[in-house]
Amino acid sequence: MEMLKQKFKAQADKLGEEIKQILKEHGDTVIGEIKLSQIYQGMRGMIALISETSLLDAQDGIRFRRHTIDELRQKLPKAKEGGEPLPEALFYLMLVGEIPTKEEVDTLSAILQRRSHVPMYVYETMKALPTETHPMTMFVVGIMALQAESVFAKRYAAGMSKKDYWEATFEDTLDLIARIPHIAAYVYRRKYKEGKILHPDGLLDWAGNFAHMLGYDDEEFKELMRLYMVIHADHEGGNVSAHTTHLVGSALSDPYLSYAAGMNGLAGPLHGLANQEVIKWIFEMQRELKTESPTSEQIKQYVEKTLAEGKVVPGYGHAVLRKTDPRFIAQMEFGKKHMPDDPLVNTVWRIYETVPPILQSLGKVKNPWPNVDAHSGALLVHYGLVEYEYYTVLFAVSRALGVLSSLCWDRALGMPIERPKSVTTAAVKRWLNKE
Ligand code: FAM
Repeated sequence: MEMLKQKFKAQADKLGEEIKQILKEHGDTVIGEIKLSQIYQGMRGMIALISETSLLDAQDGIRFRRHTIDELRQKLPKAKEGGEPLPEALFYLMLVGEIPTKEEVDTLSAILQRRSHVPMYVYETMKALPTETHPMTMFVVGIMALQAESVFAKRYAAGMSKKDYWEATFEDTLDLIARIPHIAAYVYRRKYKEGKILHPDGLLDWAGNFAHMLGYDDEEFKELMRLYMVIHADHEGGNVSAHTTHLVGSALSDPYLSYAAGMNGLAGPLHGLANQEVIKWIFEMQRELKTESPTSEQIKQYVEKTLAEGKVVPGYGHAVLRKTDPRFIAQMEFGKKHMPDDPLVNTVWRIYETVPPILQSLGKVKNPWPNVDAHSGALLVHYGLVEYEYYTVLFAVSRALGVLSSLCWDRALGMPIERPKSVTTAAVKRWLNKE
């Protein structure tokens, strides 16, 4: 642990110096223009943030420290030969920019196990909520209750020096990543399994143990969790969950507060909640059409009905991507390997053949292709995890790896409070001499 911390600090100091030099020499360099339309339309394409952990390309998809999803599946250490990569290894990569050895990942897994204790009062706080509460609300309430444990908040109150912010953030990050699966598993067991809690298996890796605590000990499901936790971890800095975590952190709110804020954004249906919406939409289609395997023509009609009702087709489209999401492809490959004949998974593939031309024909959808959420639910249903309202919590557990490693970088690089300028439409009219 001390080694990883020192490695991170050394990397951060080096990059910090480079940034200082870049800004000294090129700080006034103009890198783009802002159109009026962009400030009214969600700031699409406006470069406004630095995020070191990953970079999204509209065509190639996400790259974590320059590695594609495909490369990660090949290069990162695995729990078993030929299997899926370990998410702890991706965290290591995002944090220090190097692919770890298997020994380094095993050490990290063991450290996370040791730091994973969640105090009883956190469970009691979640238990006080009615069981009908949405799992994302229960989850964030758990994280907020746990905030009392924040090293950053305690040290700040005791007068911490600016130069130590990074270290307190680092400590909170490791504690949070270690504890989050326990909180998430509790939400699942409390809401769906009559509160029957399963004890952790101290010999398992981070995602394997999470699967175990959820109640799924099938080896294949553990592999799915490892893949799931890798592909959902980060999607550069501008998406709602990453940007919110970064923004709230910039006020020096501690990592617990910042992560919880980000996850409230993930809980929106246009962002992370889309994964529950997809499977809900498919189940409704199956119910309405009275078939487990709708034909392409039936799917086409159902999509047209969805659009006519003024709704979006969940799991399709993206603010940045302009091709099929490689995270969708990775899940499709997993499906082809482990469950090629599953009817629901086959339906997802048939939807993939049917939806893009329909969305394209609308003439306004910038990306008619599927994103990560179009596939994930069907794989989970295959192993019996059918409670789709829970799916965004899985996304949130994974997202912790990206947004919290980014937060470590924010504090280590001394990023200031974020405060862009806003204007009124009256001011815009004045610029345009319309008033
Ligand atoms: N179905 C129907 N219409 C869609 C659509 C879809 N899947 N995707 C975009 N559009 C519409 C959009 O509503 C907008 O219509 P109006 O002009 O009438 O308001 C128009 O096409 C232009 O939108 P865009 O520029 O192509 O997309 P945005 O960048 O504004 O929004 C998304 C991006 C992801 C919010 C949008 O594609 C969407 O709502 N998709 C469905 C929900 C979804 O799957 N979200 C998950 C995204 C994801 F990867 C994640 O965060 N996990």
